[in-house]
Amino acid sequence: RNVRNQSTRPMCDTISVCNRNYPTDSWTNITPNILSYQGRNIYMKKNHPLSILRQQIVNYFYKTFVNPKGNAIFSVFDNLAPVVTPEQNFDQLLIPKDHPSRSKSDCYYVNEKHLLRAHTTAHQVDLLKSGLDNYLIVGDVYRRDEINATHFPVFHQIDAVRTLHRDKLFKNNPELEIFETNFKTSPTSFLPIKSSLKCIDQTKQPCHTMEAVKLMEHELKTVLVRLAQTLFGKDIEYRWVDSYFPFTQPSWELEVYWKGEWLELLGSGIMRNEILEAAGIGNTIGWAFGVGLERLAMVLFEIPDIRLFWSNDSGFLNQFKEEDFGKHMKYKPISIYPQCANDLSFWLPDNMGVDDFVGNDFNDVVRDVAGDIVEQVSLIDKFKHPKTGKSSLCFRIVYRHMEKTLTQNEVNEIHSKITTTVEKRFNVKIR
Ligand code: FA5
Ligand code: MG
Repeated sequence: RNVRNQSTRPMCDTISVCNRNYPTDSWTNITPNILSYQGRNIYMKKNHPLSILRQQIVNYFYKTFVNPKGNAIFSVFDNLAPVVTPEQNFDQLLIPKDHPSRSKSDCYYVNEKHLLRAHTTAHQVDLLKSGLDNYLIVGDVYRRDEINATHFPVFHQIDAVRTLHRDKLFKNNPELEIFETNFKTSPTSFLPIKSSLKCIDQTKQPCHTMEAVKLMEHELKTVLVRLAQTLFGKDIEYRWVDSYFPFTQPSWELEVYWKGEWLELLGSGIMRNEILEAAGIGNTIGWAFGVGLERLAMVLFEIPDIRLFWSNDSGFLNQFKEEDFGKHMKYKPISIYPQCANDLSFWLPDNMGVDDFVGNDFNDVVRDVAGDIVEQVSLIDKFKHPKTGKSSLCFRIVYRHMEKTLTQNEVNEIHSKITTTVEKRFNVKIR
């Protein structure tokens, strides 16, 4: 993946994110467009579809896990600030130093030392260290990604962690153990395992006994299948798929069958023992998962476009009511406004090949200039001139306003603004 710095010289010496000022540097790539979503907290707004879903999931955990007195044992964190350090987002979770998910082309960096979290798992270790054993984290997450109906640079996740001591896990079988008797824990300076050497043994981590892992796996899978059934109904078809995360082993994804396709809902697994050790609770075993709220909501309420979640249109918002969950609550299109597609082709600078150009840098410029009236951006042509050796790219930008019909003039004006910005920013020549 190409991480060359072509677009992201910061405009000012400092940047303000979540009411704090940070010095900018060559890592800074947060755009004004991204900052404009900051603090809207749509997942906490009463009757917003994301909020309804959040409340359903939280209630499910409150009901499912209670102590002998009948009190809920899961704590919920839903307002942790999204600015985190690379240590929180990656290192503490054993994500290798050379992992592509760390790159500037995938994440929004405030500066070298801070980024907008790319998953709610970024808070996992801090909460473990503060002594919590069962908790949910809800929040907005940020990723540089493609632009289409199911991808948006800001979306929402819920992470869950459950850890157990031997006495609780095996309260009915006190002769059983969580750990193999003569396992050696790796030192806590675990980090630079190269991605290429990642261990994908799906059975278990060497330190754990098979009994402990099987019991945890059973609880995790039962809890998540019941959650899916609570949300989608008893008849939902689902399957477990083996997966890989640096912070869990073994790992699984839960998929549901929806409209003729298998759709990934969440990632999950048995927490890596190195993480629990580093948090000071090496005598426990844990499971964890992370689920995307938009994806669930799009399926559940039949919402066709991820941009709708950000709509302020009462015609959209009034369709959802917390009390009506479980009744037939489906999105009804307010009206369909026409799309309008314009292409943009340009020659790259002399020394640049087609694969040196970072598509996500282009996407951010488009969003910055045009906002969310852009429905889709796709690279439709790459070309290298046989004689001059110069390379060119052609992007198709599809415009559609969520709330009105755009005139050709309005689109042309925005498109030419994008064109001049792209020309300047990337030092390209429009064809
Ligand atoms: C993670 O983010 C892991 N942190 C999840 C995890 C937590 C695994 C704890 C194990 C233990 P992933 O990148 O696959 O994994 O994202 C998790 C979920 O977020 C996905 O299953 C999906 O539901 C949702 N998601 C991911 N990317 C997008 C996207 N671009 N748009 C909408 N939803 C997304
Ligand atoms: Mg995934």
